[in-house]
Amino acid sequence: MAGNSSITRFGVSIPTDLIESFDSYIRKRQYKNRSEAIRDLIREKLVAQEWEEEHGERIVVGTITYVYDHHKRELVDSILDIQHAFPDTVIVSQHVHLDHHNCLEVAIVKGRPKTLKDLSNRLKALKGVKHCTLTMTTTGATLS
Ligand code: NI
Repeated sequence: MAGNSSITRFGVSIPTDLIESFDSYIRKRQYKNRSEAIRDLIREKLVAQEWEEEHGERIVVGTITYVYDHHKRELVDSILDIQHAFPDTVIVSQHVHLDHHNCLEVAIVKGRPKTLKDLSNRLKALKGVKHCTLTMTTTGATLS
């Protein structure tokens, strides 16, 4: 988070039914006020924009979460091979034995958006990987 940012207040004209829907949205999410909800929505859009610039040089952060069949031994080797092909991208990965059959791993990844998507797509394409999601976040350097 970039510190020392000053606060700007601004007025917004908005249709009544839209703000009623928004107030309902923020109540469900337990925001204390509209300002914090609006700040989060703006940050969400800015993070998405960082990720849309796939061929840019900007460095982003994310997590790749995948569930796979523990009994497919060759699959474990394939997952490790893929991780070793991206040594500068995978910061850390954590393994959880979900049950007798299934393993969950979460990899924290950092790099250009295209690299992170390539890595996630390669894991997802492996036979025996039952679910794989890439979650986008930001280094925080450009947001306050
Ligand atoms: Ni396991």
